[in-house]
Amino acid sequence: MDAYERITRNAAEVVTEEEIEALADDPDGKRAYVGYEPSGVLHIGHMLTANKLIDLQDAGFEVTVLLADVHAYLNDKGSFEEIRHTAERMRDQFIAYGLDESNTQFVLGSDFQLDDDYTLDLHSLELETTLARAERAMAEITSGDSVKVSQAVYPLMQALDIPYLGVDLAIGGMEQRKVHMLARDVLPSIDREPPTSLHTPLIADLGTGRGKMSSSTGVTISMEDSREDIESKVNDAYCPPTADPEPTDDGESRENPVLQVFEYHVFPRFETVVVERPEEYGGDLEYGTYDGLEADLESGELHPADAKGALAAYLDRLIAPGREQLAE
Ligand code: IYR
Repeated sequence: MDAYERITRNAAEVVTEEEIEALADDPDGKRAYVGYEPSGVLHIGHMLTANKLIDLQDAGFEVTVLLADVHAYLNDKGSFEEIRHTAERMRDQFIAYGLDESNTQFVLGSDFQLDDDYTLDLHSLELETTLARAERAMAEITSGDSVKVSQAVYPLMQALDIPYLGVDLAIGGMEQRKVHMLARDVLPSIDREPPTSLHTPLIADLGTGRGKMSSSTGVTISMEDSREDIESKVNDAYCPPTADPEPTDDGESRENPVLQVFEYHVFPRFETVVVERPEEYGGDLEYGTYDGLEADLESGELHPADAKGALAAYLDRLIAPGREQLAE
């Protein structure tokens, strides 16, 4: 796999392809970052962007993880003290998950976002951006019903983080794309480059295949889950024998979350995936690529129950190091 392929594999969107190509060809000194609001515990959503960071490290990037304490505060996630404490725990969990510690820089938002220059640049961006535009950028990130001033400041700070961290590439889930588009539009107004970004796909709710998997609603997998928790959640997961399930009766589209987790979490981290089966059911199946597994599920060669058994075992292998860390 060449650098461009590794950078872009499993991405839902890159902005823009030409800019990423130029980065792929750049031999050294390239830097990427992702920011996370510190939240209780690492979950499968964080792990999706973390997988991309691991790809980027393999493709020669230096990686920065921004533990966005000020952003979490602006998004009403608790007191500053609590958020800071959570940020420290998250750092350890990311390392346990597999980020290369010697090549990952962890930065707290409050380390630079409270400096005078940053604040003045932020005010310049406030002057350049309509409230409506900022609000639109936040539609998929905020939790509360009524819009607060903090929610207008939040995406402008996220935009400003990019030049302040000196990174070439911003990573995020698809829910971050409008913030990155806002950043492309407004940063030139304060003489900063429009940033390049890459967005990872959203995984559907494990239980229903609808919408977006999230820790606040529905079923997700986190670093706190025991092997039994994982087995029971995966066992109850929605898994029709197809990658393209029918929409619900009320017209809502559905995905196959079991396949999505195989595609975006398991295959990027394991060279081969073995589905164990007793001899009488045809014996073990071995896959080198996601496509082979999908094809077998579609053809009926692989039963959803066997796919789920293997998924739970691989997820457990991914999560075990972080779980052990949490227990310390
Ligand atoms: N908006 C992100 C958190 C975040 C991301 C970046 I990239 C930043 O520069 C700052 C904050 C979230 O929803 O978790």
